[in-house]
Formats: sequence, structure tokens, C-alpha cells
Amino acid sequence: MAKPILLYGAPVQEGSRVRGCLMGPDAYRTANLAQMLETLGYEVEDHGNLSIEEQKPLSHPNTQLHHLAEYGAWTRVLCEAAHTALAIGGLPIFLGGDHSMAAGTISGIAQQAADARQEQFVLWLDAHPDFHSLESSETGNLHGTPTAYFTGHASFTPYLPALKAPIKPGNLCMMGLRSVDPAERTALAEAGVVAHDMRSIDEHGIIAPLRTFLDRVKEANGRLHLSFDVDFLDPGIAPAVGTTVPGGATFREAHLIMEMLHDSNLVTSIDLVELNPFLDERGKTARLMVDLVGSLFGKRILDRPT
Ligand code: B3U
Ligand code: MN
Ligand code: MN
Repeated sequence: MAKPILLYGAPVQEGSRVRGCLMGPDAYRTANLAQMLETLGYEVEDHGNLSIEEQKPLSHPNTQLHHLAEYGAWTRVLCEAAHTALAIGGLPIFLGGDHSMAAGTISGIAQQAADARQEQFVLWLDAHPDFHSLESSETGNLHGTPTAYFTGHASFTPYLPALKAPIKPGNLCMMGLRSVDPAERTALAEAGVVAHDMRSIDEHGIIAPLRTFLDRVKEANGRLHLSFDVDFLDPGIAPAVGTTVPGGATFREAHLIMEMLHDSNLVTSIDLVELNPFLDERGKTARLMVDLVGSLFGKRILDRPT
């Protein structure tokens, strides 16, 4: 029997200055995410939306930073939810919410993997590496920082919880990069993150690098978390995102990644992030994301010979 799929709404929008991501979880529900998964034969439990208490503002020498206290509060709540979801044997899907939420979800799943003595890997599908430290962020938007937190590459003390189980930078594979700030570029190379930009996808396609990464996860008997930022996709097919960057993944590339992930049977937890329904065109992006999740959970065009 497949694990039950646990849905957690994470209406986080403090990580960006563009408002609207707080409607993300309800857009997924409206686009029938749970019903689609049930049709595929899965047991689905919707745990509703998580929330945080009102926070007192915190200051930092980088005066561009905003909503630092909320970042800390969401990270604590999501870390706990992610840890619990895995500990009770579920496959959680966190419905975002902007990408700052990954500081919580990924630190939580990494902690639970460490409890179970399993190696944790992360596939990061995004136009951006989100690898800023609090000091290097130029925009002050905290959705640009979670990967630097959960790899332990930068210190977020005392704003975020002390990291119990960092993700090894070599276990973090980024695909789709096409907007990388200079500080991030240096830091990525220094840390040894596995980073594929769009040029690399144009040259080699997505099959070869993805297969290499999945083989590594399999050999390590590891777990795989998928963190899927809507802006990985080309804005022509996925306009509902605050930070569109031209030249993103195509419809077929994205489905193929999902299909390969399904066949690998390695995915143990998921974030769907940065969907901003306020910017959508008649639900087009939300529906595409739900279709892609369908491919990830085994929806296929024809049966395939085994
Ligand atoms: N690197 C820029 C832009 C950005 C990062 N993540 C998103 N946008 N979505 C920043 O704000 O740090
Ligand atoms: Mn992102
Ligand atoms: Mn992005």
C-alpha cells in the first residue's frame, strides 16, 4: 500500500514583497488536487492550513530585510509539521506559500531522516537558487534565503532555529537556474551544490542530469524531497508567480521530470511553492501544477510495458 498523502497548507507570503501567495493553498484545493490524487488510488488527508501567531518586528544590520520574525515563526511551525508528517508514515505535500517556507519543511524532514538514519537529498526546481545569507540579500526578500539555511552554509542565528541536521550541499540538486545574483554564484561554487542552469538543460536535456542524481539517491538508499517553485516553468505556461523569469522549463520537460520521479519511487516529501493565484489567468497555473503532481503520482498517457 502506498503511504497516505498528507496535505498541509502553508499560506506564507512574508518572504516576498509581492502579495498573493497566501491564497496558494486554496487555489490547489479549488483545482481539485486532493480529488485528482484520490482518483489515482491514493488515500489523501487534508490537514488544513498551518498558521503563526502575530510577531513583534525584529531588526537586523541589513535594513532591507523584512518580516524576519515571521520567517522564524513559520520555520518553527513548518519544521515541526514536516517532522511529524514523516514520523507518522505519511507523504507530505506542503502547499505554498512563498519559498521561504522551505527553511521549515526541509529542516524538519532532514531532522526526521537523521532520526531514521537515512540520507536526505533535495531536488530544487527553480529559476533561482535562493542561496542568500541575511547579509548578502539585496532585495531583503527572505524567499531568497532558505537553501543557505538548510545546508548550514550561512548562519541565521538567532532568527531561525538552530539547525539539527543540515542537508549536505552535494545532496542538493538545483535545476532550471536562470536568475542568480553574484553573491549566490560565488557561494554555490564554494559550497559544492549540484547546480544545473538553463544552458546546461539546453545542451544536455533534463534526462541525463536527473538520472545521474536519482541514481545517487538510490545508491545511498536515501530519501528525496522535491521543492518545486512555479517559476521553474516558463512564464508562458505558468504566469501566476511574482518573479517570472523568461526561458523556463517547457510543459513537456516538466512532465518528463515528474514522470521520471514517479518511476524512481524515491520521492518522500514535496513543497509546491510561489503560486500566486492573484496573478493567474483563469486558474491556468494552478491547474498545470495539479496536472504535474498527477504525473509525479503516476498519471500516464498510456500503460507502459514493464
Ligand atoms: N535573488 C533575488 C530574486 C529572487 C530569489 N527568489 C526569488 N526571487 N523568487 C532575491 O530577491 O534574493
Ligand atoms: Mn524559489
Ligand atoms: Mn524562484
